[in-house]
Amino acid sequence: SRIRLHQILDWDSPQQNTSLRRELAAGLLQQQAAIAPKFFYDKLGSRLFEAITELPEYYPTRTEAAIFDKHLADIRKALGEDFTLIDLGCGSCGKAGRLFHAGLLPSRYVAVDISVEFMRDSLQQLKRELPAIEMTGVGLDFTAELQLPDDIPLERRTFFYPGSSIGNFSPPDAERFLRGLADRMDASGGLLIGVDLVKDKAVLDAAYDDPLGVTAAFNRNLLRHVNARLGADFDIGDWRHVAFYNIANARIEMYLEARRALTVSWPEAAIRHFAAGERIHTENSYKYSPEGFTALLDSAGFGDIQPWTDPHNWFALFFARP
Ligand code: AVI
Repeated sequence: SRIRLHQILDWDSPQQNTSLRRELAAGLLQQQAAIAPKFFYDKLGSRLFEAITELPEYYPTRTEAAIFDKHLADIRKALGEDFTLIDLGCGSCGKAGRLFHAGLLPSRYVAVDISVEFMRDSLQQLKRELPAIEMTGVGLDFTAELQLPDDIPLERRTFFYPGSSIGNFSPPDAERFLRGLADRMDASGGLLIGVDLVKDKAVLDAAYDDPLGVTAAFNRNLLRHVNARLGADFDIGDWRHVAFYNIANARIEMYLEARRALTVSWPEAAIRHFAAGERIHTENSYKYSPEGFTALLDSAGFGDIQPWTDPHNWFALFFARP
């Protein structure tokens, strides 16, 4: 019982390496410096994210799991039988694993993640637990382009996008991304997606700035990853984690803030000065209303939209068909 592995994202390919490095450098040189959130996920970053999901303050993972537990029978009915589950940003494959152990079984499981090694190790473990399910791993930056291998059948594809990762896109990019999913399935396909909902600012602020400092470590680890990939000389100790809920824009904004005036450089003779207090934008995490997200699914080409939520209305799970 073995998994199949497709490594589409490959930092060792000169062409991809150049374009990823260019993307990093261009973001750092913008007036408002920015690094895309996909660069959080090196191996340690994936582990730190797993630790975040266990924090008492980080309610999304727990709340989504409770929705799954409570509505499992309805979700099973919506998904039907004999489908291919395509897990976008599978991470530890923990969410899919929970579903499988609860008896919601696909005929084939496709785990997609940018963190290739972490995904491979997680998928191998899951395969040992559930050898009857055919499993394929795809190492891919699906935010750039969702290039699925040819051997994944088009019929009965269910895209699984839990955890409100859709919130890490701006709403227009989210709509484009969802339309791309609709384009990659036929009428027998579906989308099972988890979305974090607008709520009290204090709850949101605490979820993204926990007192233990795990989210701060996750954010600052980004600079370790950039040092390794770009050959930059960020000194992690110079950077402070900043995260807060912006009510007007319904999003968490996350930054790294320079504690003092400093200079960062990397090969290709590039150099960037930061003033004390200047920030690098690292992530937005948009929060939706159930109506707002239903409208987004609708404009992206989905119908038959079924929502489930928790008693506090903190998180929602949707199943939709193209
Ligand atoms: C992966 N993504 C949905 C997380 C979020 O909540 O936006 C990433 C994260 N950033 C800080 N904490 C968690």
